Amino acid sequence: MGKPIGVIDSGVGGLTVVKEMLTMLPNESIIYLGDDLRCPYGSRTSEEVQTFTLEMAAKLAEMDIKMLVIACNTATAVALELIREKFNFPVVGVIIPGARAAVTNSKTSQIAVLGTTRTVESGAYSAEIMRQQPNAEVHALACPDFVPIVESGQYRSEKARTTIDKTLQKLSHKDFDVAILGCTHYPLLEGHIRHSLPRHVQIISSAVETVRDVEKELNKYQLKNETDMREDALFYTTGSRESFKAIVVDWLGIESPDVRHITLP
Ligand code: I24
Ligand code: DGL
Repeated sequence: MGKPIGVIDSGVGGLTVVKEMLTMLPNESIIYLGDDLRCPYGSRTSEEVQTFTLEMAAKLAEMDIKMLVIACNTATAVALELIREKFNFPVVGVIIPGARAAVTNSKTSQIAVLGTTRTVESGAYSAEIMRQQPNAEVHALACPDFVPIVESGQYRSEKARTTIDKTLQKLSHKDFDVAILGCTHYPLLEGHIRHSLPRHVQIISSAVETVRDVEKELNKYQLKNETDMREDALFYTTGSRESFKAIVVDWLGIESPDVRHITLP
C-alpha cells in the first residue's frame, strides 16, 4: 500500500477538505491531525500559528506521509512558505487554489475575501490574488464572530443570520462580483452569507479547488497510489477523542472512524 497524504488543521474545520478528498481521490489514504486543544488559531499571533503548524507538520512527517495539505486558511496564510522550506514532500495550502478560482470567475477583478482576523491581517489572500491578477482590487473583511457561531452549534439560528448580516454590511459600499470563503468553517454558513450579499456575487469555497491541486501535485511527482485500495482514514486530535469523533461521524458519514489522541509537540 502507498504512503498516506497528511492533512493538518487547527481543529475539525479541515474535514471540509477531507470530505472532497474522499470522493475525488478514491485511492488515496489520509492521516488527519486537528489541533483542537489550541483551536481557534484565527485570533492568535502569527508566531504562535507558525509554531503550532510546524509542530503538526513534524508529527505527520514522522508518520512518513508523501504529501501535506494545510487545510486551515489561517495556518496557510502565515506558515505555508515556512513548512515548504522545512520538509521535502510537496505541501498544498488552501489559499492559492481559492485565489485562482476567484480570479478566474471574477469579471470585474473586484474580489471580496472573508476570513479570520489573522488571515485577513496577514494579507496572504490579497498578495496571492494580486500576484495572479495585478490589476485586481481586493476587499478583505475579518469576520471574528463566524467561527464561534459554527462551533457553538448555532449556525442555523436567527442570531447567526443577524450577526452575519451586520458583519457583511461593512462590504455594502464595495462593488465586488466574487467573494471567497477564506475560512474552513464558512461553507457551513453559506446560506446566511448568500442571503447577506448581493445576488450577482459568486461565492467561492476552496475545498474542491484545493483537492484539484492535490491531484495535480500527485501527478506531477508521480505519487498517485496506483493500487485500487486504500487504508481507512486515520484521525488524530490534540483534544477530546469523543467530541472529535462525533463530528467525523456526522460530517463524513464514517460509521466508526479511527480517532486517536495525540500530544504536541
Ligand atoms: N463545528 C465545528 N467545530 C465544533 C461544530 C463544532 N461543534 C458543533 N459543530 N466544535 O467546526 C469545535 C470544538 N471541538 C472540541 C474538540 O473536539 C472537536 C470539536 C466545523 C466543522 C466542519 C466540518 C457543528 C457541526 C457538527 C457536525 C458537523 C458540522 C458542524 F456538530 F458544523
Ligand atoms: N481553520 C481556521 C481557518 O480556516 C478556522 C478556525 C480557527 O480559527 O482556528 O482559518
